[in-house]
Amino acid sequence: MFESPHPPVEIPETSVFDLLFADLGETERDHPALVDGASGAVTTYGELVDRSLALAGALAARGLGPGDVVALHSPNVPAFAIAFHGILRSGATATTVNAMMNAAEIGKQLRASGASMLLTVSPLAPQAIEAATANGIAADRIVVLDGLEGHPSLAELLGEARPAPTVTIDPATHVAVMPYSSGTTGHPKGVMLSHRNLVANVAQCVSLIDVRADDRVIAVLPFFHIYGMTVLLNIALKQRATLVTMPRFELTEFLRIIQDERITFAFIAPPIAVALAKHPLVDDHDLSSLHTIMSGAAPLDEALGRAVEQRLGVEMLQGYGMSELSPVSHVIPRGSGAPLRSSGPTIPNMQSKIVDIETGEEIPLPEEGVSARGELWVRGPNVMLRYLDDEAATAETIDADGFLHTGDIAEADAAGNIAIVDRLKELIKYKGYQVAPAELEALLLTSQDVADAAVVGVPDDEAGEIPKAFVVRASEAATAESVMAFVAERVSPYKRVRAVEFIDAIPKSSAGKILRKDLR
Ligand code: 4UV
Repeated sequence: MFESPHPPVEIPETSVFDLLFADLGETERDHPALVDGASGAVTTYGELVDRSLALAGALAARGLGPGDVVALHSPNVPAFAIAFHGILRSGATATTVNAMMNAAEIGKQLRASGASMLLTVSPLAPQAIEAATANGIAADRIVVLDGLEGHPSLAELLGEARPAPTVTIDPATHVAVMPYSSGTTGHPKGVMLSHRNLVANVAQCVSLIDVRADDRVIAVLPFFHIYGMTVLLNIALKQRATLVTMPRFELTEFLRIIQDERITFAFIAPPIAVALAKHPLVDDHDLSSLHTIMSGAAPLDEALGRAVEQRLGVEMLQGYGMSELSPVSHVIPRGSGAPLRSSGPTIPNMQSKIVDIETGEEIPLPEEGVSARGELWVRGPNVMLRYLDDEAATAETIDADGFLHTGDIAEADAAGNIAIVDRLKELIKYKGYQVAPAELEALLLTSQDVADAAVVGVPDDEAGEIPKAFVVRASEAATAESVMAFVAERVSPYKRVRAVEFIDAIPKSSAGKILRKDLR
């Protein structure tokens, strides 16, 4: 086991809202917190705090508070931040829903999380309303932030001007958010993150990532995913930086916003690094305001990262995290020069272990060079409480000593920098988004053309990985196209099966587990 090389930091005993905003100074109130990238509309820190408090009051007036789950289903718009912090301030738990999901997928999360209210936006309203209605959520509990006939809007809720409720939050046990993650195996599960988990991760990372009040940060990574939630919504706001929101990634608009809004700091996933290193459009824009880019959510190729640094004249950083870790456990500190093939050393207040997957023996840090490979285990105050309603998965993931088994294969250098080199778990990462093979396999088995199926990730230059299905045919009529179309009609676009191979039998262990390694 090795300790973080950083000195421990103090973790305030407080709620997320108070950590971020209790000390907001009078002069900070007029500072822009959020800029809508498309329109340029500004929300100041004062407006963000006042509106979050008013939303908490409106939720409390509807009987929502501690113990209730409110679903937040929105792309990156400034209102997301008000909705998110309003929900947390009310004492309720926010379950964030991927904005690309279809009605069936949204419905599953609403059911599993026990959400009794849903906040969405008008472009996503059809699928949100279908899912919420099917789950017995009445129209007056389906808030359409930007307004839609028959539903409350954010402006209406804020217009009630109710005072925020007095709520007592025990940071250690009070569940702040519940994003969904499939973890090391199976279907997506609710990841129960306490206020303390989120507060800790901000405190652990804030000085390493080092976003400052004069930074203008492009918020293209989705706030509904844990990376955007902690690093953008919480760390950047804690630092009083300005977030410029983009509802979805589109290269031309991304470059235009960096240029026109004088963006200084960008958080990205590797597919955006590919575009920044290679795309000719980059040369048509003045990106000279940028000084730092951090990549995470999937492995960054070192040469690619260096190419971005050289082309744009920026410092490139890499971080590693998981929803279950709130999410950061490793990050290259800004200005440290740690090797970019790694995700840097363990953050403060955490311990890491690399464990031989054959023998279960711990692999020590090497004297020089890099260590042998093994599974990365981590422990610290940012490790989730548990999975919702899934004791077995929790017990498989967090051991008796409190170490979370990441399911990622890592190696370490002598300085304790960790490089993720492979994945032990089933998870597929398409452009940084989680795709759970078990979910696609269960779906494929509902097709009358499919007798058996297994899904694995295969490398892809643009997306990092794509889901590939191995299929045992039940009908001669099945073609790769028909199998892909069957899936595409039923899942959100990022989960689509993008390659199919027909085989005679799915290789399985004597216990019936799919031997994914053999398929890969
Ligand atoms: O649960 P999740 O979808 O979570 C994430 C979180 C990524 C973050 C968060 C904060 C950061 O500061 C940051 O840099 C990155 O993606 O998926 C977790 C899995 O994603 C893979 C790995 O398999 C995790 O178990 N993954 C995440 N980051 C990296 C990575 C990385 N730097 N290199 C390789 N794989």
